[in-house]
Amino acid sequence: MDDRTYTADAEPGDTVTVAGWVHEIRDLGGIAFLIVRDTTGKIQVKFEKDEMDDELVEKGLDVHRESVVAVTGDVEEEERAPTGVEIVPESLEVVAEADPELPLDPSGKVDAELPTRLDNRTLDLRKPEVKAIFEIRAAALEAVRDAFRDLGSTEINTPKIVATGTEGGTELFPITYFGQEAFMNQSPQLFKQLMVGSGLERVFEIGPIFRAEEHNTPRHLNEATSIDFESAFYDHTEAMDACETIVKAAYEGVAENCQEELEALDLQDGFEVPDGDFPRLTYEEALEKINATGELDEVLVWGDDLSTEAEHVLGDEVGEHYFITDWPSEIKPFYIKDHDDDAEVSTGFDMMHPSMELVSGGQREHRYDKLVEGFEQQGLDPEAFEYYTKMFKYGMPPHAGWGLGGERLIMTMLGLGNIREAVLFPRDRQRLSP
Ligand code: ATP
Ligand code: AMO
Repeated sequence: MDDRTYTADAEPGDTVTVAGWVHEIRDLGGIAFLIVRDTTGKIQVKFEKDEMDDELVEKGLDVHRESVVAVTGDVEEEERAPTGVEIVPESLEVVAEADPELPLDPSGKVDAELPTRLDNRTLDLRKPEVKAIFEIRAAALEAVRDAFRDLGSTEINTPKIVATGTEGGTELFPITYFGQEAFMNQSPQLFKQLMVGSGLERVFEIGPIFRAEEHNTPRHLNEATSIDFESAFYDHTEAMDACETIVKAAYEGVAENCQEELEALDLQDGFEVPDGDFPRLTYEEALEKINATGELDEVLVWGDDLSTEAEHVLGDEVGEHYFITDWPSEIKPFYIKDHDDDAEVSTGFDMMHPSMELVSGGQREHRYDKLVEGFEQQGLDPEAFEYYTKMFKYGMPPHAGWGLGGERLIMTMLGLGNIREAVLFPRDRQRLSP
């Protein structure tokens, strides 16, 4: 059905039909040019007014920018044309006329603010540097999937409408489910854990998570993409190894397959695949490092969570991806296992980019009695989680895993200033459509 020629494939000597958007119209008097853009690039269409049918010239030059046209003609070599070739048209069809008043300029000559861009995402994505982000996102996720498969894990999909939250009650979006209270899921946490006791044993999921975040920040979304991993018979160190493998694979996939996109973002020279092992600092060492800088107003003590500012101070000190391990048990969720020799210290870890947290994970509490105790300690009703806890009575192996924020991965990889740039249609406090 699609028998047009992509602009990148138009060779001199061919007769082609290219279809795409009118990027630019340049009328120089006796000669005029239409620049037609498609997904592969742009091509110049030449109108020599004295030598061509008046009707064709008129049609070609009256069309508004960003209209969709189909142009049929001969491809000729022309060194003054931007790509070295041009089309001498025999016919032109205006397939879909664009309104002359565009809400944003896809040629990029006029800058637009992020809200205008997000309100008009379709037009915004006609810009190569915006489209590049999503090509890179797709390539990164493809590499992540391949790497998960190489680790012997199975892709799963778990419910997004659930009866209970796991990551803190205030961040839940309540919904009505046939008259019953329900929520949008904050994390596949409990479901992925249930899989390690099933025949699947090692699983991953790439899917949406929903969080009624209080904050309106450049790095929080209310709907994000979580890259989750869970494996039977792994401890927290093995889970960290897997995490490192997956993050490096994402960078490698982009370096190998997205040179053109990196160029569109002007990142071709600075793009580095992280090499070597990510340093692993204990929480205690992290506190010492932060306190030693004297850059915070307060001195951090055992039990404090790391503020955004503290994360930045530490990130500047370390200067690369790193793990923070051995967090205080009291500030990690109920499903994280404590160290056997010291119940104050958990096996929970975070993986950090110098600018922000990317991953949380840990070894899980797989012993039924301890798990139920943990619920009670966190003020949660174990009965509400019975669908989960009861499976721990029927043979649940030791296991570990983690969750990686997909948008944060792309944001930090490409140095984007706002996480919304890594989502096609972001959901935040102000934005429910498009
Ligand atoms: P006019 O006499 O009305 O200026 P013309 O038909 O004589 O127009 P030219 O003088 O040849 O056209 O070209 C006008 C401008 O367009 C020049 O700057 C020329 O370099 C440029 N130009 C001409 N042909 C091409 C082409 N095929 N691709 C790119 N630029 C071109
Ligand atoms: P956590 O709540 O730390 O852990 O989430 C894991 C990672 O998901 C990303 N993330 C977000 N990204 C954008 N906007 C948000 N609102 C948002 N919330 C979270 C972050 C974060 O590091 N169940 C555990 C994971 C586990 O232990 O396996 C969990 O959800 O990059």
